[in-house]
Amino acid sequence: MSAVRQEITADSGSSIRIDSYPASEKVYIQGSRPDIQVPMRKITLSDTPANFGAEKNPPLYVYDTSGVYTDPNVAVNLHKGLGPVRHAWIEERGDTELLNGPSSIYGQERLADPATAHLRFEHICQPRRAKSGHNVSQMHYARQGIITPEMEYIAIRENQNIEAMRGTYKGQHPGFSFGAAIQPVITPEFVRSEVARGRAIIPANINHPELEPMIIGRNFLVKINGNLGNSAVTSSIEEEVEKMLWGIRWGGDTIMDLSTGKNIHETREWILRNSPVPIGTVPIYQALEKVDGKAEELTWEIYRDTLIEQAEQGVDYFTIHAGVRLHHVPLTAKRLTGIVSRGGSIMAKWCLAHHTESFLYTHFEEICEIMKAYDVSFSLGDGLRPGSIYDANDAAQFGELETLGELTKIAWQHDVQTMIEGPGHVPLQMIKINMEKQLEDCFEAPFYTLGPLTTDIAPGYDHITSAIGAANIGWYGCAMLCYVTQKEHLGLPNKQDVREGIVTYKIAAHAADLAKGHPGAQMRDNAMSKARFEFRWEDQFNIALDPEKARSFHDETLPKQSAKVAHFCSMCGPHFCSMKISQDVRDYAAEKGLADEQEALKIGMDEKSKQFIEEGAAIYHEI
Ligand code: IRN
Ligand code: FE2
Repeated sequence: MSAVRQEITADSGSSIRIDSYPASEKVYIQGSRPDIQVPMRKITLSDTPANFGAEKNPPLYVYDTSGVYTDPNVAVNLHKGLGPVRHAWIEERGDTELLNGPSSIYGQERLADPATAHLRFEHICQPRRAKSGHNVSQMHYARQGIITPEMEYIAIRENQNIEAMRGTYKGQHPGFSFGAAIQPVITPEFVRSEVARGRAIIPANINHPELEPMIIGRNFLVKINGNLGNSAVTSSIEEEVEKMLWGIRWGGDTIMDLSTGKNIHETREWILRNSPVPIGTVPIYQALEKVDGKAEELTWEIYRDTLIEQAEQGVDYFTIHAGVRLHHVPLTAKRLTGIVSRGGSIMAKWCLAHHTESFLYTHFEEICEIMKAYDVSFSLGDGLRPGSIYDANDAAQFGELETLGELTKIAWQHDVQTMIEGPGHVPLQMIKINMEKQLEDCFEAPFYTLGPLTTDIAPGYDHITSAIGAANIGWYGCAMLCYVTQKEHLGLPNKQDVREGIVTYKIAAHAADLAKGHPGAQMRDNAMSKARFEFRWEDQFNIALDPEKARSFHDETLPKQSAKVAHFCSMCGPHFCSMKISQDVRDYAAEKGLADEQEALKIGMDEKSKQFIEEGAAIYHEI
């Protein structure tokens, strides 16, 4: 099944939809004003079969990153982009002005270039920036006590299971109590206070009005990022947009566009205009293109103009490797794997070539001025992250982390939202100290890590080596997990790798949410377990992170439709299913009037054992 379906119509250009998940429907919860419409995916569940009590199972509401692409009532034309849901919010704050033509870096020069005319976006959003003397960051509003519509939207979004189920999801089954958890704890005021103290960020450039607001912080759901665009040389703009859609379809909370090569500006424009999730970039990559890949020829001016160009387009967060200082570079000399960060190695090369402090460090306050004029968030890059288990937690890595803390303080003086990037390759026992040190050195600014990979020996499986680390660091408090695909260290990910990578990271993030006790997180697990216990196969597929895969695996051994209602699976067969046995035991207990389940269990097990001895051989032939 292809998830991204493209319908080309003769007159309206290409309209695009993403196939929704099975038994799912797009619904919206309205906030305090009609234009706050928070999306979620409603999964309809079937009734519990008669022999298990014939109860109605209320629908499940899950976080939805797929935008209006999964809303059957909206047709998105890729050439026109998404509706600007934030437009009114930005405009009514009254602190921005339109940038027309020449005043914009993108401006006239670029628009006049006939070489890219055919790639130009039909509807060029008028770029804005803060009016002189104004700061338009969410942190700035938060610190003045203002709850923006973005903050309210996020509060509803983070609570959605709870909000939607309030009043409907009572204890559904003996042993389960949903009732206690139904208490929205994430209030708009809580969102505001977390942003104000820098413990969470809302990446939301004023030039990305198409964005559905989300939050990154350790007191919220753990988020995941998917990277795309590594192969810009070979792929077209449409392909990049399709990859972005594919990433959000599977649950990517943010997407980083790491495109290099030709048409980089246009590619980014198409991605931004069609993306409901925040888009991050590493601007040094584009700046490097501008000097034909010669790191030593980079200048502050070229870099600054690149930042402004991208800020005007609407990029929501920038990876900036400003923590790579001249004196850190020698610390990497004895490493097993040197510097593995692309941005980090560019800056290290520049520092060595000029034998001076990096321009990212020396011009940091000017960068802050740009960030706050558009509300671009910092993702302070880990240019010196370890590239091997051997190099984990070394002096270079931790030296850089301390510098990132120092820069965080400066960013916060400007009310610029900031998160910190982290490793890399780290063995399990060294992960906790990474999180603790980051919280201390960077004053609880959100941490955003690449995995970390917990071993180096499994190329081909690095989505797994890294998801183990990601789940752990997420549990300790990491706010966003940057996915690693199974192609890491080997090649470029294709669509299937992206899907596997995203789902793998959804697992890590959700495992962390459960461990941290995020309100409502366990509802999906409980719903799945209940469906499993009651042999509601269709529901088990539908609740799954990857319903298609779950169904296809089930089909491999039991393809018949009848097996979708069967009270057993192919693992143990009809007579040895533990779930079936425990239900039998319960029935048995009720029937015999045995109050003590333990006693019933023993009697029931004895009977089952007798049955096994008598029928065992025959049963094996049944499957
Ligand atoms: C995330 C945490 N640490 C690094 N990352 C991501 O790695 C970063 O956000 C970017 O998407 C990617 C490449 O970064 P380098 O190699 O330029 O540091
Ligand atoms: Fe690596």
